[in-house]
Amino acid sequence: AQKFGIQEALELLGIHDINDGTSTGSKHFSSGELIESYSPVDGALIAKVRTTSAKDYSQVMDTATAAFKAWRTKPAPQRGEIVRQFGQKLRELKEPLGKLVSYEMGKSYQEGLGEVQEMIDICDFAVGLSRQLHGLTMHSERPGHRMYEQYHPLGVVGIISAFNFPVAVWAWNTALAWVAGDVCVWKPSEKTPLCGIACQNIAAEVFKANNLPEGISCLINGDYKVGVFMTHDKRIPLVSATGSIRMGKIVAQAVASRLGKSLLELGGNNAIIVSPDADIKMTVIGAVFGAVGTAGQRCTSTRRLIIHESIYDRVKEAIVTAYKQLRIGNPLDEKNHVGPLIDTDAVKNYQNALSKVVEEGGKLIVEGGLLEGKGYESGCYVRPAIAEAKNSFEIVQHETFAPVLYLLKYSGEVENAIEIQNGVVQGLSSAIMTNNLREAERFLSAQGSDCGIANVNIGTSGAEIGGAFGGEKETGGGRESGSDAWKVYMRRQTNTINYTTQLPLAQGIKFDI
Ligand code: UN1
Repeated sequence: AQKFGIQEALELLGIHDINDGTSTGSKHFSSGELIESYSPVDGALIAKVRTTSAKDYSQVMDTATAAFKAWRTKPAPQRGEIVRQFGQKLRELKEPLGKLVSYEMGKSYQEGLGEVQEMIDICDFAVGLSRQLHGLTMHSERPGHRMYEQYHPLGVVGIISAFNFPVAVWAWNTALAWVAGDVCVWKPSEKTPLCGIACQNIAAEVFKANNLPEGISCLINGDYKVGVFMTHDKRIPLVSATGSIRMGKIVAQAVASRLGKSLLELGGNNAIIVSPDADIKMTVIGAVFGAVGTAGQRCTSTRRLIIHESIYDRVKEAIVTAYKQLRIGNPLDEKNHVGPLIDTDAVKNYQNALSKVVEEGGKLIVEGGLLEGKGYESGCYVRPAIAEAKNSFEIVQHETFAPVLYLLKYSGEVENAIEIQNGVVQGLSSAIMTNNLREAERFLSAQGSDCGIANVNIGTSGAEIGGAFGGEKETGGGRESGSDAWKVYMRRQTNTINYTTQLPLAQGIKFDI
């Protein structure tokens, strides 16, 4: 049972005076215009948030730069201890934060809690990592010389995140960046600014309790114009951006033009291959959660099912039957499976995709449509839809951030399915449902899936912390949240030390003076 309502959750997260735009989120140099955060759940105005002006931004950067000077000298395991405390605070506030995520973004309460759990998991991962930021030791070719490499903090890391994971994606970046000795400046999506403020409040409390400057974590608010401050700022060696391919290309070019580094986690067009050897029951669960979870607004959402012709009708029927059971409505009500889309623009994109697929010759087998009437007043609730389509359709090639699932048919061997699966510009997540070892291994081989994530007998979404997360091609190539992703947040230095009284040159070069 849920212990409290949304107002109490906001209070617990330190978000007060919600009707007074000037006081919400304006604690730290906020003097820009106001943005309004409406809940897609009930259409209510939750709060107004003041954005970051150019002058505010420069103050934020001064604060961050000063904080970095202190933070980088703290031993990494001690930085890990701060991240441990932050993870502990998240455990205590898991329910209110999960609730705010659900209310401001619209995902189900269970998924809101899951998102906070991802934050906790990355904190645990980062704490362990804080004692393992290893470099290698090499043998020098010169006598009496020692050579090794070490990783140093990079500086101020800029984080641009999307509305769909309004808290977890920040934590993936920030937890690793903090143990690496970096400080972070975060621009959350202007569609979910309160989630950003809640996270900032939690971090600020931990820093304050440890007599550390709050500048280790900085928050800036606003739309893309505020993001531009960071992409053009030479003081930011790394910009980590999550969002659309369009946005990623703009960020990458701006950052590259000043030879900065960018870490990109962009769109996906994720498919599940359903082989004749698939377990149909598991396929249905994986595909339906993948397609309608978070109302199809995950970058890992299942967008395409590539089904072998021999079982096509059976799988289609099973999925259509499952769609009939879906309950769409208030995501805070735990009997509902699917909540609203983020806003009415997203509804338009969804409607556009449905008419596009029909125009191109596809067939809607689960019609979809906008829901109206009691409980749907926000205008953001839509029915998940399914269309039979072809991979070559323009709309199928495009990532529509909504619950629209395309059924594609393949014949012959698994190679044919893999070709369809790889036949898109995106390369984030992929899966095969099969009990056939040869097919599974083929899918995972060098001739197999070209995605950053390739699963067997699991859907495309719901990756866990610990593995590197990200994708190839226009997904942007970045890796976050596990494995050796920490390295991008640090600078590597190679050190050679001579402990003799001679100065021999490398490559045996003679230079006598
Ligand atoms: C995203 O949609 O940007 O793998 C991230 C998943 C989640 C993260 C998705 N753990 O679906």
